[in-house]
Order: sequence, then C-alpha cells, then structure tokens
Amino acid sequence: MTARKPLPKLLLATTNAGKIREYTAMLDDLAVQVVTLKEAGVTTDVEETGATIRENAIIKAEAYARLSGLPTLADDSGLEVDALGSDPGVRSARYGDKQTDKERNDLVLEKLRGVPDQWRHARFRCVIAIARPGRKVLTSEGVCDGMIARQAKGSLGFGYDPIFYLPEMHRHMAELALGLKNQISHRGKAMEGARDLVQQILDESTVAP
Ligand code: ITT
Repeated sequence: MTARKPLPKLLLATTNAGKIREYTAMLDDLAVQVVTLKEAGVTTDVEETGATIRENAIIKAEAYARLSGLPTLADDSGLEVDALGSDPGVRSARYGDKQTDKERNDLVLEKLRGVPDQWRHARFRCVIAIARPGRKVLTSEGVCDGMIARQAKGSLGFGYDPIFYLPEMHRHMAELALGLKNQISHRGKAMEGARDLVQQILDESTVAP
C-alpha cells in the first residue's frame, strides 16, 4: 500500500472569523490544506501601515509568509461609501474608533441620515495577496457594488453586511447564505482571479525536490 502524499499547506492569514468561513468554503475544492494563523502558531499581529487596501494586503501576506515560512493568502478589504468620500475604506475595521460591527454600522447609518437614495451608492472592495517566502507577491482584486440601506437587516455574514443593500437582489448582504455571498461578493470576485495563482503555487510545492 502506498502512503498518500500530504496536501501542500496554504496559510490563511486572517484573524477575522467571517473571512475564515468564506475562504474555507471557497478553497474547499482545491487540493490544499488550509492552515489558520492559530494552527500555524503565529501570534504576531502585523501592523497595517499601508495607505490603501492593496498595500495592506501585500504587507500582511509578505509578513505572515516570512513568519510562517508557508505560502500565504492574506485579504484586506473594506467598505467605500461615495457620500463619505470613500470612507471608511482602508480604515473599515476601526472606523470612528468604534469597537464593534454594530457601532460601526450605526455610525455609517448616522452619517448618511437624510441622504437620498441616489447618493447612497457604496462598494465593498477586496484585495487578495498571495506571498511565498522570497518570491514576488501576487494580487487579485474584486469589488461589489450596492447601496447603504436606511436600516440594518439580516444576521448572516459579518462587518457591514447588515447595512449593505444589493438592489438587483432586493436583499441586504447579511441576508445571503454563505454560498450565495461568495458567488457575488468582492471576496468571491477577488478569489476568481486568485484561484489560478493558488493552483500555480500548489503545483510548484508538489513538484519533487
Ligand atoms: P484581518 O486583517 O486579520 O484579515 P480584519 O477584520 O482586521 O481582519 P481588514 O483589516 O481587511 O480585516 O478589515 C476589513 C473590515 O472591512 C472588516 O473588519 C469589516 O468591517 C469590513 N469588511 C470586509 N469585508 C467585508 C464583508 O465581506 N462584509 C462586511 N464587511 C466587510
């Protein structure tokens, strides 16, 4: 009997439980062992010092690849609201120094109070960066357009999903089941472009030494 070769590892470098759920589902059909930061024993918190979502994705991917020695996928993402000059943007996780998703959602709703529908356009943006120790980092970006609703609705997803309304679907993002969100979301779209990159890395790491 021949022993089965272990699958190559991919570090999923995020501490966000919502992102972990979404990537675990999206990477399910690839021949890869997804390893979380916790499982890899990486406890260092990498500072997000970039001026853009793309810069922060690259910073996280390169730093965690260095710390773990593993091929690494990192995600930086955020909500851009036109009427707020594209805020919260790169500061989405800490908007207004608020501690919880609910407080951040309430802050956005408050700032948009009285703003008519035609000026409530917003988009989610996600950049995936894939790094390998000592190699050039690769990126893939996805956006998802929608509107800021007048009130929160839905209990699925995470972050700003309850206040993000998708006019074509007549649903708030937080009303979409995981599989459906992954099909239409900024993260799902970024992952479409990243699949080949991940596959490429996996193929390289399974080549005999
Ligand atoms: P990691 O850096 O560890 O990945 P994080 O939550 O700090 O976790 P970001 O710096 O990328 O991640 O911040 C992204 C924030 O943008 C996130 O905390 C949410 O508030 C928001 N966000 C990103 N993707 C979202 C999504 O799919 N739905 C709702 N909100 C989202």
